[in-house]
Amino acid sequence: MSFDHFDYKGARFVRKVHTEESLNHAENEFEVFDDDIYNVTYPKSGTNWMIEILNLIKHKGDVTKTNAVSIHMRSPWFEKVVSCKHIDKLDSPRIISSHLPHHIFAKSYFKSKAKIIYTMRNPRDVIVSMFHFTKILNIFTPPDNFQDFVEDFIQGKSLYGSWFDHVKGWMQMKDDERFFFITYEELLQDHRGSVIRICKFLGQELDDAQIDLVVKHSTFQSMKDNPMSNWSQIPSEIMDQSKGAFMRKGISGDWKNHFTVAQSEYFDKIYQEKMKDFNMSFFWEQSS
Ligand code: PPS
Repeated sequence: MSFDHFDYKGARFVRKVHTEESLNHAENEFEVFDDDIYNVTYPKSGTNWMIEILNLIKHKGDVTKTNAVSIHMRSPWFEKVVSCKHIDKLDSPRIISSHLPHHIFAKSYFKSKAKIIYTMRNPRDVIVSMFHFTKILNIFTPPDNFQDFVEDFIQGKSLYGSWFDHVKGWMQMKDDERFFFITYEELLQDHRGSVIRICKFLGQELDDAQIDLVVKHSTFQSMKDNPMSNWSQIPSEIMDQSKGAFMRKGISGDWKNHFTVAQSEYFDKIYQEKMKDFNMSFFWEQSS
């Protein structure tokens, strides 16, 4: 995966989007409030879907309120250079996104009562989603071939570093009452039930009609059709959606259309090795 990068504490970042200063600020100086809600993911795992869901829950399904601000500013990534000015405008409870690995996350979080929702996705579908994303976002040089792209992912040469380290790092918090984890595949399989579980975790009481609105406005098609959610507000010099949509397919299992049998077997072998001491199993391990 080719992009102008630098490494910070074992993870890989995009120059200009991040700097050593912005990461140092995020890790050591950023002030977490007790009522903050953090939407944490490895890239391409459902970050924007969760932004939409969390903001709709906050506003009890009122899409006119969530649509007041474009999705890229509604729940900014606190580690990015540009985000400070957007974070200052958030009202309480702030919903803030991050792709940071656990070991670089804001130190002040660990002394706070703030909540984290961590969304994971089948890494093979993460690879595919990222592969297509590199063709539309100007920070990337489009990849030569899929095989090299998979190899870079395996070696942690992707944006934000290793998927394996990210998941293992964050799942150390799985028994913490401030931490809720969910998979993209669970969201797809039971969208409404997932919204209800998230509301329960957040202590938000929504009635059935309000839950229905949250679900209705956070479906793939609603978000794809919504200019405040489909990233069409971003100038085409930065994200050129004439080459492919940000809201691309929104399905599980698209990897089957991209991996050869040999690539799939190879990835499976690496996955087993890297996850062998990790005693949790995920949805995609049964279905791959
Ligand atoms: S990013 O750039 O890292 O913030 O991307 P992220 O939002 O994490 O992931 C983008 C993928 O999520 C899909 N998506 C959805 N799928 C289903 N339902 C909804 N509502 C939804 N919203 C976003 C999006 O299409 C990307 O996946 P792919 O596989 O590329 O379609």
